[in-house]
Amino acid sequence: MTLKLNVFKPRSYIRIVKVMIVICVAVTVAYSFFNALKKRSEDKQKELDNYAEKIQLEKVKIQQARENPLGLSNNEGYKVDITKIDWHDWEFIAKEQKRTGPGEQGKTVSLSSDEKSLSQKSYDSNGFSGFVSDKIDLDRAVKDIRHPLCHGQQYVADLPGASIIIPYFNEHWTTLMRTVHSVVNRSPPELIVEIILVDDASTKEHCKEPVVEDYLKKQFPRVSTNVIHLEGREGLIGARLAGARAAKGQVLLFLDSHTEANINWLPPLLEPIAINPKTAVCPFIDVIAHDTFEYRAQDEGARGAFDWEMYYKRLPLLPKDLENPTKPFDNPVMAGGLFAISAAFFWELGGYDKGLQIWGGEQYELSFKIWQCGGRLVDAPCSRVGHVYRKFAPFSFGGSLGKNYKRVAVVWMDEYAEYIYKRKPSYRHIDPGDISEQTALRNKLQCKPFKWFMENVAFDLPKKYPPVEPPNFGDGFIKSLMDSNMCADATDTAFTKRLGVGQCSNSRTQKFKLSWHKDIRYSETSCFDVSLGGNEAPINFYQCHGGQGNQLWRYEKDNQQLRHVNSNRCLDINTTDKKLYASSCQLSKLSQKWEIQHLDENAMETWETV
Ligand SMILES: [Mn+2]
Repeated sequence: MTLKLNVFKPRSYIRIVKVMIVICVAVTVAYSFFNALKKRSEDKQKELDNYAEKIQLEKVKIQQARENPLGLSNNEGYKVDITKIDWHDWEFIAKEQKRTGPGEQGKTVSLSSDEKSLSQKSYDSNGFSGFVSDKIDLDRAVKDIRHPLCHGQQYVADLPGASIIIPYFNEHWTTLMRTVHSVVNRSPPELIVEIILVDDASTKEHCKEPVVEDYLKKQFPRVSTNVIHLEGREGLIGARLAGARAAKGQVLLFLDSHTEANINWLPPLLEPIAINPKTAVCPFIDVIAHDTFEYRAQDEGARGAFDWEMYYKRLPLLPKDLENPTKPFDNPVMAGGLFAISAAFFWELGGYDKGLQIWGGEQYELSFKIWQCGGRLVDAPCSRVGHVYRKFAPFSFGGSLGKNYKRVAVVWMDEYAEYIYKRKPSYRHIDPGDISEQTALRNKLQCKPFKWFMENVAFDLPKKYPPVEPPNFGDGFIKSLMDSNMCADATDTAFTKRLGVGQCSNSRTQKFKLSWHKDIRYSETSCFDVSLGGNEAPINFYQCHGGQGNQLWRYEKDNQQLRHVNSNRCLDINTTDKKLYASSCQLSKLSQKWEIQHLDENAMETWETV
């Protein structure tokens, strides 16, 4: 009896109300959650419907364009059908966007600590983590990081077919095969004449016959594949030539053996060649991280160049290149491994100089030849290919570099070769071997002088990489006037990269340069760099970039201060921890006054004009 009554006690009543409120709230939350989910799946469906609609429209357009080639134009003697179509395979693109799994969509692969040690082992033979690569599907999707305007770009319907040539030496299986998979997946099949793999006498079993052939035949029965196994090691140049000799396509397209072609990469490489067969075209090269295989942009484009020690360098895009971010722009020098060229033009140029050995300098030889002998080299921003940049080279390339550069310099660079000998005196005495075939070719094709190339194509190179380097403003020690036993010192910079002062000792760690780049250098690679604000900003070593900014310093002779120009602060000493820092300039502060061992008075006069 009492029990029954209890139910109606006011306390219980409140409890019931509370429970009901909780239920109400839960139902409301669940309902709106359900609604949101429903909306999301409806949106997704709408998106897919849009895709389907777009695909249908595009297919009809492509069909019409192929059946009825309109607008023939006569360009440099070649009949080119200038009807343009959208070459995107939207159906496949939509499918790829749904892929999930390790490394999919170009995302980072993270490893557990146990896996990390396994990964380390596969580093040694590759220079990248083969272990991480093995975790990723060979058909993985990568991020579409092209400029958004590339999505709407159309290319001529009548494109020439390409032979894709991929030389390899002991390449890791999954990186090699992912190269092939990405090419097949993301290229219109009718544009691939064949895929040629050239095995440069690899020693790893999976690189040999018939492992590679069997896999390719089974995996890609509808694609023409060809594997050439060279008898002895010929190097990259020899392997590319072997592939080119076997190629049947109108266009030769060279790739590295650890690359991934991005969405719609092929038409933008082929169109400039269709319009003018004397054009060679490079894609933008993206970075596939050697440890995580993350796919990311290197930058948004630059023009290839070199310094006078023949190191590959890059120049900024020109204002006119930036105006239209989808349009191919002139590129003085290709990076090397990834480019397309018409087979006819390649052989007209004699292919690569056969006297070049193994690796190195061939990108200069071909680039100079293309430009000087009436062709054009461009970068196509809407074509992107990822490349695994190794952490280190796991095998030796041999000592052919000097001789290769010498051949290129002697044959193509005319009086400019002298600048290289000035930097690399040993090159002057290297025997280039027989160059008669190359000079005969240059005469036959009536190629232009190197001066023409420098003045018309690489015209902004000398500003950044002057053939004759201006003198440095000073060098030697940087001694404090507050305490003449204290000199700027690079000894303890290994971990923090932070610079300090030490007892003046005339040691190598106290020799600096006030270089003509207007930075303060230590052994040509490390520069005084200030990246923080505030009144006690540390001075760190950072890779010299020669681009001023955080590394721009000016020595003010009269008041003996070293001014960090952009932040308008002066080099100073923290007397407690003996570290250098940048602080607001005060003429009375002795800790901001410095003596430079050798100051070049004449060079100092030219500061404003260099
Ligand atoms: Mn490579």
